[in-house]
Amino acid sequence: MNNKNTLVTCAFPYSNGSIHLGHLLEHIQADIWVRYKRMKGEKVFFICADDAHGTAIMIRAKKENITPETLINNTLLEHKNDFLNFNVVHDNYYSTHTEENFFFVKNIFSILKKKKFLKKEFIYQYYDIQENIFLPDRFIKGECPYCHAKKQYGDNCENCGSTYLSTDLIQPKSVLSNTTPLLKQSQHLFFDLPQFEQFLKKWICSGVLQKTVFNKIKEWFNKGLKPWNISRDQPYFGFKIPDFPGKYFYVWIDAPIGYISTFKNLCNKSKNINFNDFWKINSPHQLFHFIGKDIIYFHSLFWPAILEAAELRKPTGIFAHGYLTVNNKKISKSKGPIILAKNWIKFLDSDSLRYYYASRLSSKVEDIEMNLESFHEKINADIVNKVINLASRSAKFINLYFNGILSDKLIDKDVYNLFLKSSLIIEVHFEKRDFSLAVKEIIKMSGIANQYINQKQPWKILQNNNGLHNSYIQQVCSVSINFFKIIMTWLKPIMPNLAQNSEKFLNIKLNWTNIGTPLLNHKINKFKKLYTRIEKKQIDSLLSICNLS
Ligand code: NOT
Ligand code: ZN
Repeated sequence: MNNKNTLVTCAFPYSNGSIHLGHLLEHIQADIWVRYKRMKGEKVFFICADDAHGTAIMIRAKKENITPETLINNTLLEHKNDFLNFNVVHDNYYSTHTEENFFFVKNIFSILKKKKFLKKEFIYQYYDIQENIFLPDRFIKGECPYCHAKKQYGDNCENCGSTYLSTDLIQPKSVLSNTTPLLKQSQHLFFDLPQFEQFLKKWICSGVLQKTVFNKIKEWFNKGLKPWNISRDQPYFGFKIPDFPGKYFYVWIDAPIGYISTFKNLCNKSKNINFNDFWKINSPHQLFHFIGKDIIYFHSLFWPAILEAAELRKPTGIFAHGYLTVNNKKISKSKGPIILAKNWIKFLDSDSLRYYYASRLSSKVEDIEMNLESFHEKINADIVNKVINLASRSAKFINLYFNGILSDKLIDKDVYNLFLKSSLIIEVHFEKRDFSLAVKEIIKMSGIANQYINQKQPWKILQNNNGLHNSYIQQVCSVSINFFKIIMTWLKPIMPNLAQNSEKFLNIKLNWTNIGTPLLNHKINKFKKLYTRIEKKQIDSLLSICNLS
């Protein structure tokens, strides 16, 4: 491995549900960044896995009358396929239910134990006496103790946003049997987070967090850190805790450790990556986690503390994004996804979603509302009317009168230089994950390119010359094709399918390093349709299959 490599991760989707537009927001965000960095010549590994453990997965399998193993294996295939359909290409997409993961979980557990970062305590938790199971917060519903909204989960209220303990709920009911759960005592294993307060206080100041996340964490510090329960009672689907009969590791301890084991599995498959070099303290490499804002606590407090305890490297950056709503409906884990990846792809293409997300994503933790009406208008206005139009109108002349050959010199260098300047701005936006600003600049430049050809009016020259095709037409159209080439290079991390079609048409490989080198005396191919305009009826069909129309 050369000096500084980068590992990028996305949060692991649970094995009990399908990939939906909410997951895709995060994975597309990360994938665009990875593609951009690779185009710039950086070595980047991009990994993810299914989060295969927990009560919810066990119960779902039981309902379907299959084993949890069958459920997680089937789901893994489905998830992998869904991501590939959107050109989200992970170097390794693995699972947390693997030998490698159990190995690292046991290993880290024994270090925590040896260093006395664990303690056992008896606690009371809700128990469903009909189903004989301790209930996780998400399997208890009741009245919010603050705003009195009914049917709220045991951890937080979706109506007023408060967080509380499940024992604070008024009239709690088990989601499994609808009976009133009883409080039952059981012994649990706690990770002593307060011992890491000094370390964490310093670590969060090292520039790894976004500003709003940093402020949120400071609030959590003010409330005081508490020991974290990392065990669960049987029945549970997960890894058994050594020497603690009837107890399993909580899914949230083996999920982040899954980042390590998934990378290890990648190293096993590709011999030239040095695993230890990557995870050791003071590693020269970088580690970035893309996550949703709901799991900031785990990634910014528990996870670095566990890594510190185990004497492993810490993340270089944690990039949280906001929630997604589609036509003002929230895509939430609890209420179930609204638009599934596999439904989208039945009626619409993947580049359009990737482009739309890019046009809305920033480096901040902002929620995104996706209005499907404005979505389809935006794609047609930006991509079809501006970007593709630029290529189609110029290619026509070059193909028809100049045998597909671009001119051997570049005129109007001043406008061309504007593009090169713009490229530097766009690079900064991509690097900082300010994709919406990058897209804004790209579309602004597409407007300038179209204006250019409108002013030069090559078709008029053609008429005036009575069919005599002078080299001026070739020169103007060549400039315009060169603008298109630059624009498509910028768009390549965002729209890989369109970029591939454009590469065939332009007869080159689009690369960031050759942005400044114009295509001169170069043969382009015949212009074939590069992208299909989106019709409103495609959106209508999607909405009706998702019961949203
Ligand atoms: N499955 C979890 C979720 O909230 C995310 C796990 C994140 C991955 O959907 N690992 N870690 N940490
Ligand atoms: Zn409430």
